[in-house]
Amino acid sequence: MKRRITSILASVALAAGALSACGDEKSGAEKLDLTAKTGERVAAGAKTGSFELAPAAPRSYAGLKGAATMTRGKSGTVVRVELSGLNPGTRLDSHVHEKPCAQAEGGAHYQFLKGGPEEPPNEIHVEGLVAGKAGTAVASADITEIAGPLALSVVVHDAVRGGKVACADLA
Ligand SMILES: [Cu+2]
Repeated sequence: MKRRITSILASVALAAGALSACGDEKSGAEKLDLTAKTGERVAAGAKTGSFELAPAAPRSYAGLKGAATMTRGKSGTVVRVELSGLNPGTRLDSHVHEKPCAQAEGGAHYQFLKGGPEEPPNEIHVEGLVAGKAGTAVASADITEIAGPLALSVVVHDAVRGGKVACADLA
């Protein structure tokens, strides 16, 4: 049985290899070709995750859906947040956080200099998320620094009450 599992894994690995040979970056090994402001090597390209509601999110957010995308390139980092299913007029704050959503709902804010100022440019904040009549809100942060590997999630907060509403893993 063990041998059989090994051969299945081997064929999965072969299939993944074939996909990356076709130029699908997501299925292949990450190419580390950028140096983050914090000194680590990171992969260029986009990472996207869907927002999942936080357990303590107010009921008014029950219809929230959306995604966060972080794109690293030579000229910096862009973080885009797209939300729908909001009550019109809802204002949200959003930041990049330093833990996966499964750990303390993303933990604390990602900081370039840990323990430094709790605001940009030491943190990545996505400002201006306000739901229009259709219940959608879109905003992005475009910064010249390259985010390090601990920029792992994006959390949206209720701008009035402050609590965590939803989290998206940048996987
Ligand atoms: Cu936050």
